[in-house]
Amino acid sequence: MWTSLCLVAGLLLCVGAAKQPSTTTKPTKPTPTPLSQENFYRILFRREDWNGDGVQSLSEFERLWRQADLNGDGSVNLTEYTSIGPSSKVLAIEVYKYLDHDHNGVISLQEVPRMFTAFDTNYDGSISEQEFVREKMRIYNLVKKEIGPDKK
Ligand SMILES: [Ca+2]
Ligand SMILES: [Ca+2]
Ligand SMILES: [Ca+2]
Repeated sequence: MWTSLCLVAGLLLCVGAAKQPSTTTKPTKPTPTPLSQENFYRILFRREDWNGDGVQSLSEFERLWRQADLNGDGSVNLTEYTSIGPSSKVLAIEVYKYLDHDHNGVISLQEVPRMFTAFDTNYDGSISEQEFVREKMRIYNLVKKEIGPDKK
């Protein structure tokens, strides 16, 4: 009786001891935010790369904007932009203001090639993931500065 009890206790101790290292070796530091802004743009890039060739062409870029033009009037207004733009409304408004160069309140589809050129920093006629993320982050950081750190 005692021996079996001791055996059981010993086994439990063994199991406990065996379990110990695996729990302590697990990384205990808090995991970073599930989706960083940069990773968000990476995913966005892949989603907008319709033919999956790893770059965004002007036609793919234009396709997105034509899609965003929900009422088909040839331009993307702020309401339409928020359907494709940053998930944060405040951020979307600021980014939109930034993209609307002539500040007439709409982004016409004729302005899209100019926007494309801003992304295509090596002028090879296509936007790589790196170019896309870099420009998006540049705009994001610019706009973020405008909004201030306390607002989202
Ligand atoms: Ca593509
Ligand atoms: Ca429209
Ligand atoms: Ca390029």
